[in-house]
Amino acid sequence: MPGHQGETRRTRAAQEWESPGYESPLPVTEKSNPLSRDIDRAGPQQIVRVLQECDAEVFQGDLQTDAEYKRLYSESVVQILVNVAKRVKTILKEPENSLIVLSGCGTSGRIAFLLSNTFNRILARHQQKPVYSYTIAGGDKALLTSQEAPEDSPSLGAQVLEETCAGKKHVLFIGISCGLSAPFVAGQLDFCLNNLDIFTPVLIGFNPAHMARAEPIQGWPHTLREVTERMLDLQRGQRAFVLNPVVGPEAISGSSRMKGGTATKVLLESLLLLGHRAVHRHSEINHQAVLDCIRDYETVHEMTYSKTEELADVIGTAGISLQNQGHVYYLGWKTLGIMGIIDASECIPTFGADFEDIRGFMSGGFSEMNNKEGDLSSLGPQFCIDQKDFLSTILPNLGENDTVIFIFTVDEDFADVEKLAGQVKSKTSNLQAICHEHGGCRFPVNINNIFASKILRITWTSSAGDAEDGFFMRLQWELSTKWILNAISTGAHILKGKVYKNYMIDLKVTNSKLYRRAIGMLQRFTGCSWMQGERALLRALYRVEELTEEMITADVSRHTQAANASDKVVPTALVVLQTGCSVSEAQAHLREGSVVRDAVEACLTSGRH
Ligand code: F1P
Repeated sequence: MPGHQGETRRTRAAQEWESPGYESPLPVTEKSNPLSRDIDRAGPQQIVRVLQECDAEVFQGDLQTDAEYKRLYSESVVQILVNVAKRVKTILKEPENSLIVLSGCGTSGRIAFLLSNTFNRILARHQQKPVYSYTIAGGDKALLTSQEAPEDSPSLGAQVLEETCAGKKHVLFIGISCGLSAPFVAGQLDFCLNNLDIFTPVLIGFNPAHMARAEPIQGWPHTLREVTERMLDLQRGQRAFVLNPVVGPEAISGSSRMKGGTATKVLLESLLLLGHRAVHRHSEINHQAVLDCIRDYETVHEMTYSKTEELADVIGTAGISLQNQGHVYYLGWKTLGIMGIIDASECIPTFGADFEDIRGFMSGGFSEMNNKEGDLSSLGPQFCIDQKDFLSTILPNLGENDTVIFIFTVDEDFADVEKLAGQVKSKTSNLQAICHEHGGCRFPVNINNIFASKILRITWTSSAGDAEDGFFMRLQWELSTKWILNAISTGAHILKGKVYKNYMIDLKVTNSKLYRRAIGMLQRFTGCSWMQGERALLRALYRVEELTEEMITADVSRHTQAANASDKVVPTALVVLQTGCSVSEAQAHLREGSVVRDAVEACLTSGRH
């Protein structure tokens, strides 16, 4: 009865993290999840089980009717989804001079990009002009690489939005910040609030409003909490909307790419799909339609995690590759290729990974990406995402330590997949397939020979509907793939020892949110004060034993810029704080122990005696 046991564990965990004193005053999105406390010591099977349970929390209903936190299925959340979907419908019916802008930072911006393209494609099928646009902090470079610094600028956000919407008369703006924390999005929402004759702003995030970020933003008179409160006031008259169900703490504390990204995709797709169906099929936008849509996504969760064994196998293989200084490559087709590129790009800030560790490539490269700024490959190897780049730069040196994961669906030209697999096979036997087929259309039987049965194949029930159903199926495949890839990259980094308990101890402190998160972690593990933690972090970041006055008084933005060039900053600061050793000794200690988690753990345990 693993299902029941899982439910009991989830209920117990929720009772724990929902209690008012639990890791107060951290917002839900920054708390650590009781379900994943020991994930750093788990094997692949156990990692999958823990992730499955944490992800199931996204769909958790209200535990009690008067529960403090609103959930995805809560009445008030569903009502807002209905209201926003109706706004989508209005814009689709009068698209002239109208725009729907999706925006965010990091993962949130990447999802904004993905969905804006998909829904424009749906419109094209109906011979309608594009209505969607996206903005992402840091521009298109941030689709493929971590550009965390622009996230801190409200004025940049406002400026980019103004440029995107020039000349438009009606704009539905949907700003995503999973932690209700990004100043870039705050600036955009504020711009909308100052121009309500044109804009209807919507904020998506996964904390209650009173947990929205309240610390002052450099060079700006407002905070995100204040903006959220202004929007809540306007919500009564339906002039602004705040969609902020709680989905529980992340499996890896603060890693909003996981559940945050998932819930963003579910919420946005649900409300956009309903808007589209209302126009193209004349279906009603009501509570039941929203609930049905979310339930479909819940089924995707069940289908995906029914492949526990296969998923654990891939995690194990990918983990061995990373442990042996090998690499993991995702080779994907169409939007599943983009899912691979997104997942790979997130490993750098999350786990302090090198960009070579996990990389994504897609068939067609930039011509398939369809991003605003076009081909970015001239910016450097990190921007070379075409499968052709894989063939020319990676394949010649591919070896047995590397794992290559093919991500495709039954809609692809299978001969293409087969040809590429043949080329890879001549270099490594670590080939894996992640593939989606449906009742009406199955893969040829030789798929088993090609991938030596290392296949994670999901067979979906197809609804014999119209083109929109085809799109909906692809959206489900994308979500399923997101869960699978998040599990692979997280699991492989856990096996490599990049996670301590359920914290990303080797994160890059490249913006103010991550900077504060890092100091919070130092406090938690060593019991030091905020100031002691900050000083140790800065010493590790600038690699100095003594901080200069200039370093102490500089803005956080200067520190976060410097963080790009530094390595193992948080682990170094931890060792310094715990043992009282010098920065160079701490660095030497970490170099000796190749596994960051073990080095940190040994130091923390010895400090306690
Ligand atoms: C945005 C974000 C994350 C990224 C990292 C830094 O977060 O860029 O996507 O993984 O944690 O922040 P949010 O504004 O959606 O909370």
